Amino acid sequence: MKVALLGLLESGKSTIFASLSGRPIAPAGSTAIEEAIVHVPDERLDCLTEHYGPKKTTYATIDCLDLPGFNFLDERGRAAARRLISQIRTVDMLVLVVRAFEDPAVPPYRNSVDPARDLAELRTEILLADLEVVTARIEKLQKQVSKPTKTQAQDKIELALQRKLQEVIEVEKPISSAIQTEADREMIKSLGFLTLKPMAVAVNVGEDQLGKESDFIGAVNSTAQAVTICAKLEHELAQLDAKSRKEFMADLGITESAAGKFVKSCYNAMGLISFLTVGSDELRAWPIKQGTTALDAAGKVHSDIKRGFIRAETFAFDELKRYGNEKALKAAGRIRLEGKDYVVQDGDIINFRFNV
Ligand SMILES: Nc1nc2c(ncn2[C@@H]2O[C@H](COP(=O)(O)OP(=O)(O)O)[C@@H](O)[C@H]2O)c(=O)[nH]1
Ligand SMILES: [Mg+2]
Repeated sequence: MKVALLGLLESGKSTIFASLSGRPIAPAGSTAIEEAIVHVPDERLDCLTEHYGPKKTTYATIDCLDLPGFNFLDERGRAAARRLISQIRTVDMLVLVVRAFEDPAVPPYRNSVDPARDLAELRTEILLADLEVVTARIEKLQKQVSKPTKTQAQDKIELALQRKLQEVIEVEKPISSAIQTEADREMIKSLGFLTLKPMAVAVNVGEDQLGKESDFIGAVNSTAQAVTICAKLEHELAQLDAKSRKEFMADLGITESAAGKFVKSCYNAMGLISFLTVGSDELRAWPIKQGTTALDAAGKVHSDIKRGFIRAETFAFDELKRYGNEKALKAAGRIRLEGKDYVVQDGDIINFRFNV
């Protein structure tokens, strides 16, 4: 699953990206899209690593993209933004990064630091990008429906839906607000509407503003969840070894990095959960969509396990914690044998029984 960081010039995207990926910060003015695999923090894995002592612990990951900053101030910038937007239509989630930090060394967009204004501008541009797609699609369908083609009936249905979508965008609402059924969603999937994707806002604040709530988000876009992050501080944290990081965080009075929290919330917003497998070689979290069955979860681990699936021996992480160890769980009858239609839950620890 892919998350794209986007925002105006110098809002702190590359600094956030560097803290997540461990890569150096991309130079300002870079025109390339950077991509990195980012691991999803999971305190359950930390705890299980201590409990089982596996040779290796593998966290769930998501793909993260760092986009060059948008500049809507001139025609050249607008053209570049349009090209970039066309390249992110296939991602699964958007994170809008807005600048709230004051720093005389970094000249602000439109000559003042104003996160609410910047967010509104980004949101408008995203809506406009979707409006363009809807309009083009309607024009095409209008021509198509007058001809007696094989797809005529379907085209008529889609045309009605696209008109509905056009109406919601024109009143500045996201496409997602007009999609009611899975069939609707399926029909427009290939168009890659941006306002159909889950969206979050990362407010990049100065060190002195940490912990303050940003109250402007609701006013601009009530559907996006917001995180407050100090990119500079996160980047400093990411440079430290585990021990120094813990000490530094204790000094700041925090137990979790904002970047980590942020990755977890993206993971949830994309509808992902994790099931866990435990072996002597590897302890591992596997990302699956909410609602995935035991059979499909088995297929994530290996196609042979899916093919020869017998049962999923399952217990919940929370129960392991409560009972202390697997033996006690077993004695209490808390280890279940689930069949292939069982809907896997977040934090299930599964041992697949299979036969090939
Ligand atoms: N003071 C301060 N400066 C920051 C912060 N985040 C980013 N910067 C600076 O702002 C500039 C732009 O950051 P960058 O991450 O490259 O922004 P991008 O253009 O959105 O990728 C750089 O000089 C960063 O050092 C922050 O939280 N506080
Ligand atoms: Mg950048």
